[in-house]
Amino acid sequence: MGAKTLITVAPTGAESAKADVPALPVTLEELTQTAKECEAAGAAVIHVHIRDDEARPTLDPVRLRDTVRALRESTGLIVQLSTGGAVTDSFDDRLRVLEAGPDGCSLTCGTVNFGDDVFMNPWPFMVDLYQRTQELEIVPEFELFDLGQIASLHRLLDKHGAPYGGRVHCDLVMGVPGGMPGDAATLIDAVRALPEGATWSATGVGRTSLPVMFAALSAGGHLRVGMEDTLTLAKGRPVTANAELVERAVSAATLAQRPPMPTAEAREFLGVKAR
Ligand code: KMH
Ligand code: ZN
Repeated sequence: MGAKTLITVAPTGAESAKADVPALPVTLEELTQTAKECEAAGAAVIHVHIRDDEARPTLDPVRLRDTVRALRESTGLIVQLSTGGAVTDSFDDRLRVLEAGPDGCSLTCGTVNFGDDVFMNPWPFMVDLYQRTQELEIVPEFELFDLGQIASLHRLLDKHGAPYGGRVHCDLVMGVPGGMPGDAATLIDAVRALPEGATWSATGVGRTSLPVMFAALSAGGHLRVGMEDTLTLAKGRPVTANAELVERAVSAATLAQRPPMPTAEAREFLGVKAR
């Protein structure tokens, strides 16, 4: 069990509309402000989805590059770009995300039903994306929405070697309608199936966020929180800023005697390249 807790914030996502969730950071200014607040609260990694001028999800290469630069200038956070994007994004656009030069990126290990949609991650796409992370020296975080995806992760590592940085770090994304449920028993099953030596975070979507957070802390895992996954603190209490979710994670981790991991330590922990 690690002595510290790596806290990742996923502030925006691709699914919620600004019109429905006014506190969602969608402009570069809102995103950098959120990032600063979350870093001050104890986050070490930011998982980034960006929006266009109409607040719709986009993978525009210029905006992505500007976003990476702005986050680096205004924070010390590890910048992890989403390669999942929105369910409507093309594979080519998703591969091109890496050209923005982030520290890390998400890499989902299989196709999964995603509410009424399908989040497509066929094997050839996973391999292309993985090999590009190796070439471009970007640390992948393996996003696992279902137990079968863990078998695909083993296959990826067996066939294509270790990730850039040499560490295998995963995020269990639990409670998505179509993926694995967000409960303690499933979390334990998933952790047992991970590759030997892998480190992991867990994320519980919606009302599974607290059960998953407590299960992850008690099983020695790390945490991802944020408005990509969770929009209410409790019934009838909407999140008004991502920092509230980071603060809640910091409180739980500190109570568990696993205080937040500082960013410098997180860079070492994840094997991120000095840029
Ligand atoms: N927005 C989802 C379709 C990722 O960021 O890599 C995919 C997602 C995973 O959020
Ligand atoms: Zn995401």
